[in-house]
Amino acid sequence: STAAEDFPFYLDKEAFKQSVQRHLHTTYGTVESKANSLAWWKATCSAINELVFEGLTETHKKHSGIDTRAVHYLSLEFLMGRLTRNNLYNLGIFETARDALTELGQDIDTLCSEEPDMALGNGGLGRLAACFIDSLATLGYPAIGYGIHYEHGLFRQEFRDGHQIERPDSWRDYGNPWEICRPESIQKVPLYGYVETEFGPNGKMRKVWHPGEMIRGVPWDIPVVGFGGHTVNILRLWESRADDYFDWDVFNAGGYVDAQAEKARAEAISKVLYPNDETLAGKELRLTQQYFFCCCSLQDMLRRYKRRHDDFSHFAEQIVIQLNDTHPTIAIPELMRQLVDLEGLKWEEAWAISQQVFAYTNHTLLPEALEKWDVVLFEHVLPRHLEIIYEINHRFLDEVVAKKWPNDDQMKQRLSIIEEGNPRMVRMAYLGVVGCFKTNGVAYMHSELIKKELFPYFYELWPERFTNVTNGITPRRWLKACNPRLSALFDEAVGTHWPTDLTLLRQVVAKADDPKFQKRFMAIKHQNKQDLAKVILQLTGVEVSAEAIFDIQIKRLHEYKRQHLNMLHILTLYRRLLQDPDLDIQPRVFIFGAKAAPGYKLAKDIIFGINKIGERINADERIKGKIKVVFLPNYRVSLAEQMIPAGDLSEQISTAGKEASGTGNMKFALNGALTIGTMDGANVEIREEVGDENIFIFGLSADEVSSKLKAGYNSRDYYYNNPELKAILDWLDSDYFTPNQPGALASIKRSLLDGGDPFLCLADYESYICAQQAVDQAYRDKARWAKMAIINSASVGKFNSDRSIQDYVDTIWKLKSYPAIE
Ligand code: DL6
Repeated sequence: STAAEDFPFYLDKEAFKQSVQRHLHTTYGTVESKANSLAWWKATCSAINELVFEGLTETHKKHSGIDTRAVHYLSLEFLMGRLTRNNLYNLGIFETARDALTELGQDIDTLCSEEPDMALGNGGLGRLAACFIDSLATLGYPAIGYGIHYEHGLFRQEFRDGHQIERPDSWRDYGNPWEICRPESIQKVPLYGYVETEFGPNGKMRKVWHPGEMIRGVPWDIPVVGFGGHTVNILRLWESRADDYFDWDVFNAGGYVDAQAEKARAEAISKVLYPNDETLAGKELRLTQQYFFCCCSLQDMLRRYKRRHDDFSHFAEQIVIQLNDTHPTIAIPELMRQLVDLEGLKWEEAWAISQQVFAYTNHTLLPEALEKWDVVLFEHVLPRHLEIIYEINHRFLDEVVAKKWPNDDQMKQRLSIIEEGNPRMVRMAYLGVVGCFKTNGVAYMHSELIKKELFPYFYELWPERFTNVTNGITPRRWLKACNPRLSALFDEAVGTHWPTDLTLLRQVVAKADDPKFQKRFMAIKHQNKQDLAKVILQLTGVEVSAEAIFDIQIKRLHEYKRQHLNMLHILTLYRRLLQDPDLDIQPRVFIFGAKAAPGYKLAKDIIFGINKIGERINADERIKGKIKVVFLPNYRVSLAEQMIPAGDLSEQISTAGKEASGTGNMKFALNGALTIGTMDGANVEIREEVGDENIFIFGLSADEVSSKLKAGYNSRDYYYNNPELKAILDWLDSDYFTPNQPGALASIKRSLLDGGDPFLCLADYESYICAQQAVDQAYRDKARWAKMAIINSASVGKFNSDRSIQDYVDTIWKLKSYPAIE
């Protein structure tokens, strides 16, 4: 039940009020008359934490009491966003807190917006990890998330004359009320140095790593409150510190500055999140980050295990480790090192354990995202691990590959974890497949492509190791908390259990034709659009009408996601309107949100292009405001929460075969937006759920894309054969959108013509424009649109991240649920 009184830690309004006031006075040393919103927010968090910590303690007691199997989710990214509202909803006290605060003269929305986003991730992969730990706690599974306590999360984005400028993100400048430092669990991490072969007391040969440096890993725990408050798990994030950060010897010798330099170097490891998604960084610091958090996390697991066990015979029963992409695959040789070098296990024993413990999720097929490390760099940072990887590889090639394909050196070379060449490289994805008992993709189509295109020979070798788990999103954050109006309507329609059983919303399909229900549904959408219009005005100064179609594309900026295809549609409409200002089109607001990796020039040019085109269109009175274009700065989780409930049209227009899954597509559909999209990633499964007539599918299929590329795709054919397309592309060479800067947008055209248009924008252009016309037509018929929107919202229960987690549990993790508080 979601009736507030049924939650285990129910607090009534008076008690909550008193708690906030008490914390204001005794925790923050201020008084009502002096406290600003920040202080009120912090006092509110402290009041919430009284309940959270109680749940945490109970969960800890329960899970350690039964010594049960748990999943350890290793991820370089957790894109948590804000926690206040989420925690209140999950504890079942949002309304209580809101009313209590109102009586204290405080507005809960204002207080919640004091919280900086915890932006410890780039995009889909990090946000998925955040949804997953929410679901794990909601379902009562023993689980812990492990990651890095970055001092600076993903950069804050500003626009200067339309250009993206990156500013540091300081999410914990004024302290973070949710985190708890756990100095009692500090770990030491060796780095650099050299390896020697020594003989142990028993005369046996062993490898000894003499590290050149030791770093300390300090854990910070963020409680993860499951919906219903029955389980509170933790997310443990490691912060790097110098081992002995004030070196007195150096200091006494007058080397104070040197001692400080060492401290700075150690702290650099957790200083900043790499802002690239889908591109490998290839930098020493990045490898160090990966190793640092894996080493700390494994020591933490072993320490906990050893408290209750004298040997490792039960390790694989107790522990399963999910590697979120290749970033944490270094954990595989690290576990081998800890078991063999430190715990004295035989290689074979350790490998048998390791093989039962690790599972790997792949999140991308893009070759540039598949991590590889230069062997020389690797050896410099982690000399012992390189040896271990050589050993893993050697045994794999000799014992497995040679058995399946005898005398086939080419096959050995193909499958080797070490890529020969200059330089030689360690292929981390191969290490993942070899070292894990399962490898999964994140949507059905992606998992098929993994088998057929990414790892075909590994699949031939071990078909049973490959599986699919389609991604999901938590309906608590992505509907209940972010869209309270629609949530209330659903509560009324199907009862209050849908936040945990999203398939219940299917019942709403029966109401999709009901004019009264349609009216209420669309009135909510309209109110959400009005709210977003205010945000747009505030952020961009552009006034937009809630009567227009809100056409939204929010995601990282990348050529494969094709924000520039969307731009071509905008240019097409604009040009048509200039040719015929009376053209009958449905008014539209094109809304974007996206950060580009700071070093990704073309992505930044696309942002600039959209901003400049928007400026020109928004100011052009000839088109009578029929279209508007806005790019909201600093796209992040909390902004997505304001945008998604207001979307009419969700742009999911990646080149087929390139988007592993997408999760924004699920969030929009759940909130009643229609998708315009390609047959890519989870769009395919969304179409299956909502029906072909309730989605706008266009473009080449993944097979067609690959045949076209193989046959020699020439984007110029499309350019020369379509005069409208030619005209809008030529526009980009002029100074029409960039007065006094002719050609400032030319790089976009160049990439589509001279650059060969690697993501086939031009091939899909015509079909995209047709699909957009179908959108325009559908929107004219208000009842039809309402029906489609309702069906979308009601039909995507499959994409609940609880279902994803249950799939992981059933096919990979094999856990039992133990809600701490029944
Ligand atoms: O699985 C979560 C998410 C998918 O929904 C996206 O389709 C995919 O692009 C994203 N992948 C990454 C890869 N980053 N790296 N490496 O973010 O994962």
